[in-house]
Amino acid sequence: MLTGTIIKGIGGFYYVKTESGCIECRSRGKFRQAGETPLVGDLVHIQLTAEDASKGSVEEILPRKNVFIRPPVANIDQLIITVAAKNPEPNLLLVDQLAITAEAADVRPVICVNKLDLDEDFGRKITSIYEKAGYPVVSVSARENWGMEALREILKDKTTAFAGNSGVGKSSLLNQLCDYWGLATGDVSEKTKRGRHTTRHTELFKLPFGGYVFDTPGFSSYEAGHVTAEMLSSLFPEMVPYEADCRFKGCAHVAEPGCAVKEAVETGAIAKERYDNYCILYAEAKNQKKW
Ligand SMILES: Nc1nc2c(ncn2[C@@H]2O[C@H](COP(=O)(O)OP(=O)(O)O)[C@@H](O)[C@H]2O)c(=O)[nH]1
Ligand SMILES: [Mg+2]
Ligand SMILES: [Zn+2]
Repeated sequence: MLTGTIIKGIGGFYYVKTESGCIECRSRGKFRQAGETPLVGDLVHIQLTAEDASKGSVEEILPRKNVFIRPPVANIDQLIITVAAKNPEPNLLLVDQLAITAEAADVRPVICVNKLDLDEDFGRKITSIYEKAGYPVVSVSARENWGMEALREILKDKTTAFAGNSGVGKSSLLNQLCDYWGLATGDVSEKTKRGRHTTRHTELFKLPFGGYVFDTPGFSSYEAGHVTAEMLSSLFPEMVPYEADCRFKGCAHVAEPGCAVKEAVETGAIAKERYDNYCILYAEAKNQKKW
């Protein structure tokens, strides 16, 4: 019995990286019967085929740290939420939604502000909003190769997924970090869509300096899913320390008098941009509940 990590799953085959190389595996029928599916990122026990030691079968899925449905991956340590200072226009609501998705799954959110070369001032503004929220932030330019050392430091020895709108520079950043991957980037024409590294399926890449990175087409949208209005403020870490000082227990921090969170927004201790998005998401979560 060997232990390894599923780095790719295509057409019913799972590719499991083990200390004896990458083994092409089938999954056992027992998983299907139990309604389980092995996922990219899963740590598994495999059995090698008697006739061919390059092939095997997945025998057991080891307990997961976390699991995502869209994209279907498991065992992420951190989500690097990427936003461009300009082009495309920064969508901070999406950044906040992705941060919530990460928080709710017990995954560390890291904010990466890319394209600093295009608008350094606005890039710094975004940086300060998220630093104030208590998140680790890196500001970089994939094009100018700025800030890559800090990003490498964050990725080292962790399993990371990148999230963020199309065009913010996720593939460009990965290429800067590991030039030999040659991941397809946005300005590459439609012709190369079928290239080896185009992100059509999810794959886990080993970083040369330690750690893994998911290349996945998902994580650019947000699913409110099981985030309720009541739990939302607990997913905004900068609000949590103030909640005990709100006049009403269970204060929603929206329209209640004597709200310590709102006071913190007024004094500038909490970024207004984050708070405004909290109010938008709170209203959304309330409406969702009616269904
Ligand atoms: N000016 C500038 N352009 C960048 C930077 N990073 C990426 N780009 C460009 O932005 C476009 C989208 O990048 P891509 O990596 O495909 O984004 P993805 O969709 O998030 O993977 C491409 O044309 C890149 O060349 C950067 O730091 N500065
Ligand atoms: Mg890309
Ligand atoms: Zn309050």
